[in-house]
Amino acid sequence: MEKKKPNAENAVNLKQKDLAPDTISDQGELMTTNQGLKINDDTNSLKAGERGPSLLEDFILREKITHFDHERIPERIVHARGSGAHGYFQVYESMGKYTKAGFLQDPSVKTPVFVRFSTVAGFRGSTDLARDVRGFSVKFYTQEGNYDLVGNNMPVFFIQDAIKFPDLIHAAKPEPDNEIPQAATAHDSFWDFISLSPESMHMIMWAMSDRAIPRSLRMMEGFGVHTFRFINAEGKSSFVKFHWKPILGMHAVAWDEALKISGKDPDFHRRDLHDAIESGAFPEWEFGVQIVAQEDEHKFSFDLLDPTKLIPEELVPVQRIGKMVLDRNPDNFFAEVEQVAFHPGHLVPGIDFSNDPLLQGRLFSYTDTQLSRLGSPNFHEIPINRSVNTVHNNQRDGHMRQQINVGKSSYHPNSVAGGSPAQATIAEGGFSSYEERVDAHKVRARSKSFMDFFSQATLFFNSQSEPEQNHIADALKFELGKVERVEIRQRMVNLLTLISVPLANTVADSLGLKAGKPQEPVNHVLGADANPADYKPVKVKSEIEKSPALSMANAPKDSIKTRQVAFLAANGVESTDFENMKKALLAAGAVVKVVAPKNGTLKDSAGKEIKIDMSFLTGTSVVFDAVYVPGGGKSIDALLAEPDAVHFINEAYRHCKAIAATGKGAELINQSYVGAKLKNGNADAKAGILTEAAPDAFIKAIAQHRFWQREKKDKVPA
Ligand code: HDD
Repeated sequence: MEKKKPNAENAVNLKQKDLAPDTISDQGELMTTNQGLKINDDTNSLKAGERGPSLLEDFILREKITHFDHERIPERIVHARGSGAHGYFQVYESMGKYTKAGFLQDPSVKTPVFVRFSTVAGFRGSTDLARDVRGFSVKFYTQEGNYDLVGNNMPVFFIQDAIKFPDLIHAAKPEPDNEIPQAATAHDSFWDFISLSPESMHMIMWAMSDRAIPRSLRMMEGFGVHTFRFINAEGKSSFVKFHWKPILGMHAVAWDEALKISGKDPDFHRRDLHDAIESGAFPEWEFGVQIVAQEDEHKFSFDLLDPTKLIPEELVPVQRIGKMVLDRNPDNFFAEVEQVAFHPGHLVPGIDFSNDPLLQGRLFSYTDTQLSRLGSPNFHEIPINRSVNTVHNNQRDGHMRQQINVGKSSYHPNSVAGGSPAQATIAEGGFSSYEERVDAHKVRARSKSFMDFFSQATLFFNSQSEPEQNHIADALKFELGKVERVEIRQRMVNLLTLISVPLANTVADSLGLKAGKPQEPVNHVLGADANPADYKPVKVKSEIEKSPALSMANAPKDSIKTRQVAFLAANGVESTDFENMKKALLAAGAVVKVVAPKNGTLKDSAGKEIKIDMSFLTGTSVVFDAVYVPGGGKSIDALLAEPDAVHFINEAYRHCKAIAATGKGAELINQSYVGAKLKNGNADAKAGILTEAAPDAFIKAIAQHRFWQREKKDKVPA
């Protein structure tokens, strides 16, 4: 294939064009076998007589059942549950000063991308709202080949060396004897491993924070985690950390809400991503980089190669260098989302690895896993994995080979094919690894510079708002409360004392234990013959005491785009209120859904018919961001007679959401638990409740996302 010159028009369509010949619609077609034979009867198998046995000869039956029997492939060993989308990436201005990567040079070029988000521990069919890390994988289909950034929604990791990954995952996955629990780390084996691995403490703070229960995949950050290298055209290297910053801000649900959503709509995140894209509200992230000059490698209190550490944004600001937009849903989940194969080792010139030992191990694992998951070294030929520039090399054959290579030569060097395919010079775009000088003994060891396990855990905890800190404590109480062995709980409490004594105390108290003074951790990063004195954990003083960038409370709260607002209504709902509020919310980009006692339609006070989106049976407060009760005497009487309507308000209150009413709508609020709060509560308890709501005020309240100050102060019956 001739190399196309990228420009904004053709580059955005390049992957779609590439997928088109493999995309097929059955609309209006006649049914055939896999051999193209038209099928006359797909309903009855071939039998010896109407009531007789089926015949082996029935190749149509055999083909259909055989294919069905082989429909499943092994799910991913981690990140099995995921959702994906197509889109594009555009750089704001050339990053040529730091990197020669082609897709980071020209602002007019739209590089196609495919993104897959995932949870880590659960099986393919598990709930989206599990407390878990979220995978954030981006495949850039660049003109220089595929570049995969296979990251997470948290900037650090549990372990420092890839050799511990199977242990971590075995501990986190359901326990091997009874395969319990599903998509949850709240069990003995996970916390056993964690409590013996103090290096995980920073990541544990993130995993117990609200980052682990995002409101939407569209409202979470992404991180490349490891330190990578940028290499410019002169061969100069800088260290780089990659970030994705969501345009819609960062938001989370409440834990109680997450538990309920898991039952009411286990596909909540997948549905949200799909619906947003279908409705044209394309999710967007800015691409950010933290760049550290080569000569500053050792300037920080932590080691850049240690994946349990982040670079605080206050030390090295995140430069926003481009934007990613997801604008198309996959046509076929299996062909695209299930078969996409990411690999941190899919690189382009201008980007290279660092010696982070976690990254180094990943570079082996990802191709290896595709071999058992997708079944063949030809997995790169599956349409979703194919690069937009044509592949030329001497690799041949194997299961399911698609490409038909012509000619006699499949080796290099050759003369029979005139030396083709030829190696590319660096000037022609040939990849050459960064020439790093390595002069060392071969050792099986951990660097001493990796031994500070607690400073950044403390930095993270201290940087959280009060509600966020409470949520971390509650998450630990829940998770460790599910642990049966007291010695594991106690080991965890001991480790928490090294992060924050008040945190350790409150968790210990809930578990019926005592925290006491900070304790020496058991450290398992050493081998059997190592000298423990060489591996003593240390606590290094961080450059800063707090990092405001780490708190979601400080993220922008200026938009209600795509937020789901429930309108509780029944026959006789006040027409003007309903229409005015709806118009204002839609204009601000929100989604309005009418929830009523039963499905079908209702008539407003002006006699106009309104479509009902959900009844209280299927429309539950936990899948909404805010609730509005328009007036109308008849409507309110019907809602007051509906226990689920009152529960809806109580639950929205418990989860700290904006609640609004106009006219007689206030009666529903007053007769719910919230009424007492409005009468006797303090300002915190009343925050976000608008009983005579002007649309502008309600919009402002929804943009706040949650009024966490209402939490804890009340024992809401919901
Ligand atoms: Fe991994 C999948 C992210 C460490 C081995 N990983 C996988 C996916 C994401 C990550 C997002 C899902 C890709 C997809 O959507 O298909 N993994 C990470 C991050 C890590 C990390 C951010 C640390 C910073 N992973 C890691 C280590 C190993 C693996 C240390 C092994 C030594 N990861 C795998 C894997 C998976 C995988 C077994 C399962 C499915 C796949 O690769 O394609 O190879």
